[in-house]
Amino acid sequence: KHKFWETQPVGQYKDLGDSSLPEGPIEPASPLEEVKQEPYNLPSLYEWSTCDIGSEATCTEVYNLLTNNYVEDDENMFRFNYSKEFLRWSLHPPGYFKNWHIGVRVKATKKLVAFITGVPARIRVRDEIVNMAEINFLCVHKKLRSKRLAPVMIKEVTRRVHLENIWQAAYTAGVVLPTPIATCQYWHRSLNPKKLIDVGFSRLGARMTMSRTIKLYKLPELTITPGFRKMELRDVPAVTRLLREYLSQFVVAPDFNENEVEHLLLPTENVIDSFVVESPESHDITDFCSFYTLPSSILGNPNYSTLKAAYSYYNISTRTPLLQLMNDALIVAKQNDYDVFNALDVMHNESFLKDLKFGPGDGQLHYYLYNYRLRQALKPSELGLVLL
Ligand code: NHW
Ligand code: EN5
Repeated sequence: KHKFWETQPVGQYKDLGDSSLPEGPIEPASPLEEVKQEPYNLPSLYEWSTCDIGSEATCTEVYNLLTNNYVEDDENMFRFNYSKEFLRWSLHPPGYFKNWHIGVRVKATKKLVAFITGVPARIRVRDEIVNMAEINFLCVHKKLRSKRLAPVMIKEVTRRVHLENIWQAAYTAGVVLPTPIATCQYWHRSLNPKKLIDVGFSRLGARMTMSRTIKLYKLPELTITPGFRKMELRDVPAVTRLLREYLSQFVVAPDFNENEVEHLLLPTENVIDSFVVESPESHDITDFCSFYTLPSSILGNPNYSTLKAAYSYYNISTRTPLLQLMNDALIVAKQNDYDVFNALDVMHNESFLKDLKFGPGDGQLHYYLYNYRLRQALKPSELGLVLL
């Protein structure tokens, strides 16, 4: 059934629940000299092209490919529309490799027709910190689908990751592949219910009118928690400490240092928003919340072209109840004109989703590790990892 994935070092269905198999790498690291030195062969009309996302022209090409060909919902009503600033930010974390940003072009015209990326990350699995690649933005132009290009691209990114002496990867997908380490549910909190209903993102509930729906989702104009403010550069050490302590309780979570927190969590306009609670008495940073900006194109609607969505990222409460902290996150998202606030049921998110009027979406997100076996699938609440 999975001609490609059957050949890869990933958990296979036949091994599910076999508790005699050990946890950890499925195959050992090889000596670097044994890693294939030449790129994999593409069909003869195409060529590999390392993409310098720092170049405005290349970033525009990638942006256009993804805007027109990346992930859609199951009814093809919405398509992710990552911004150029977002692509630059997410592909340039500390220690990134340009060579892991891989394009495929038509030889004759140089048109970019496919893309896949990796970025390095240290991810802890139970008590082991593993150097990994986070794989994202796999995309093949709609006209070139089902020609088995994706397996070649996955093998090529794997080869380039191996050349850096890294042997594991983490990735998420909306589709089921061999074999998820966890399956998470998307939840959505309407901020602009009228627009969401108009564009078909949500529906008027049974026995609900538009005005009752608008009232149901109304939020205060201002945040409630004293000391709630935007994160600043000076907060990086405190936020790093909070985050490291918080993430230590999950089975799979990133191992962030201060450099990474600065890059990934310091607010960047229209990319990432982060807030801290600074105790008015002690001036300690006691709580933290963050969300990233990922609009979706609305396909074929005469009145609206984009849906502005916030995606819950990392949230930590030590003093402020998580419910109140996330309510403040909803308030700032509303102040900044987001239409919807999305979250997965990872970490402690279950504890606020229903109370804050999130509803389950029609999409799921499956988490995967490459060349690392877990004995059993995890509950979403055992995951401390959010990929972009
Ligand atoms: S998930 C988003 C993926 N992108 C999209 O959904 C965009 C729209 N779709 C497309 O562009 C986030 C195409 O449909 C794609 C497939 C390109 C998805 N992951 O070329 P063929 C990520 O970016 C398998 C993995 O004919 P296609 C994460 C499929 O099961 N595999 O299909 C990416 C089949 O294999 P099988 C996927 O439709 C993680 C084969 O591809 C997949 O023209 C990548 C068919 O290929 C997916 N999302 O192109 C893995 N979708 O065995 C990283 C389909 O079943 C692994 N397939 O026959 C780690 C690497 C690094 C290791 C380092 C040590
Ligand atoms: C790699 N980083 O299906 C990620 N989204 O629920 C790649 N549904 O937005 C993999 N179909 O339920 C991504 N509205 C996999 C996800 C792909 C995108 C996707 C889903 C997630 C989604 C919306 C719109 C559905 C439109 C028709 C949805 C219901 C909202 C409603 C609000 C009020 C309370 C109940 C829920």
